[in-house]
Amino acid sequence: MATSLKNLSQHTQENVTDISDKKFALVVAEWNDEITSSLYSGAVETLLRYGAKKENIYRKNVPGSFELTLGAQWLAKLDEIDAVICLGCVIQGETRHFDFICDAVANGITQVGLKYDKPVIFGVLTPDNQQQALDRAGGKHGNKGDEAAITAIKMLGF
Ligand code: DLZ
Repeated sequence: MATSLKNLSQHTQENVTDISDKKFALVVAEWNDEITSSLYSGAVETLLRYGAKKENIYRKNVPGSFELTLGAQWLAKLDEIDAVICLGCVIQGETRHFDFICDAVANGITQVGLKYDKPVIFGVLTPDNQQQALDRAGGKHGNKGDEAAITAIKMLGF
């Protein structure tokens, strides 16, 4: 991604980035499928609302959130893809599995974004329980998938 001073001075809150020719890859974890499907729907609706074309939105499923990093890498390395959005839900349990997975995916997708110099967005819920997850996947606290899509759009404006 090329950032120039011209881009910076033109980027204002009112001036929403034109994403009509941008290609988005969404990597979706199959664990907690009910939640991640809602995140996916929210992200896609938001991308379409802001002007993305349906045919420019790609989906790749991975088994769990731990695999989001590798899935993101497979897609980020494709020149045609402008931004990658990772969607998952890791529910806090009684074991340290939660910390291992969350740390790994947060660090992993950060590295992928830096390596390929393009937005790789962390759209992973890390709730204490199923209800909190539902509240953030189209429930009373909004939809983390929408937020992830908006973050990708904002990053493409730089
Ligand atoms: C193993 C596991 C557990 C316990 N919990 C979750 C979870 O809440 N959310 C999620 O996305 N994935 C979970 N996984 C699966 C791991 O992400 C991963 O798929 C496996 O450890 C295999 O690498």
